[in-house]
Amino acid sequence: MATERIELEIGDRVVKISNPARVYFSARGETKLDLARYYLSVADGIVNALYHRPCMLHRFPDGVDGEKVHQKRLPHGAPPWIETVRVHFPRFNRDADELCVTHPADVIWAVQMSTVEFHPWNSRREDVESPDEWRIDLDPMPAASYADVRRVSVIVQELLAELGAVGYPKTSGGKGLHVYVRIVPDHGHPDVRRAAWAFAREVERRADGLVDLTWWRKDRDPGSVFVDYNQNARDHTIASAYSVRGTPEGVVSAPLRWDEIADADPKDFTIATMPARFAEVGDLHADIDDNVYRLDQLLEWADRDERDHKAAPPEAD
Ligand SMILES: [Mn+2]
Repeated sequence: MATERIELEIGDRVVKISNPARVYFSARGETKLDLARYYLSVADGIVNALYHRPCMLHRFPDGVDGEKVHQKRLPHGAPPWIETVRVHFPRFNRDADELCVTHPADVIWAVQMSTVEFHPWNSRREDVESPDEWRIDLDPMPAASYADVRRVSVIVQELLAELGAVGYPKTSGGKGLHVYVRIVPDHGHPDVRRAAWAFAREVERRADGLVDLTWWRKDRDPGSVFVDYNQNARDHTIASAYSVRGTPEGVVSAPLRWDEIADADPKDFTIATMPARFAEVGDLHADIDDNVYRLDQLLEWADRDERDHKAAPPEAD
């Protein structure tokens, strides 16, 4: 008889996986159980990336070729050990209790609820209104390539070094790169976004036309890279380190060393290849909490740009 439900023991917790043989990734045929096993293979990394953050889930109940469900509220039926963090949505004047990961079993329970992608906030439950993570999102426009993103990443690395900030790069899971910087959580989302905008403008100045910060996507040079400072706006989230993306190949957002960016091909990091890489190199973002940056200088740049050029970042939606 086919197994319809299996139990995974994760430390002192047990998670039941229903439909373990359901194919989630059509390119090679990995199943829901394979997805759970992938997340267990990178458990320390994914928990570190999500720890204490409100987390939005991208669920694919019929696998990634099927319908996607964007889920902010914790799905019903959670075991009592699952923790949540309450966030407020002013536009709707409503609260939502989002998943708050503290243990690998929380991640696996989310997989049981058909979660493929994990999209955490840039703040933690201790103070959800004060981000502790500045996210530099290098987004290639349609005619730009990973090679263009790579060229911009060199400028980003130089500028971070000048500022005395330590950036932690990862592939986005598509053609882009993300660089995360741990920051002192003493500013609200609007100031973190202004700092990210000031940094993006400086990258644009140094990038010789390769970076285009034009507000409307349709107006940007299609061969350019957008440094998407809006990812630092409140309630904007991107896939975390080690999050699988909802693609047939099960591409993963993979932490990289800076010196790997030049030769990396983002397509090479998948649920099939990442377990061996993680076993070999461990979590490249493990010490991100040890390198905490203050945004003061970037906020001075933002003040300067707003004053001198009458430029200010347009409001986030
Ligand atoms: Mn992006």
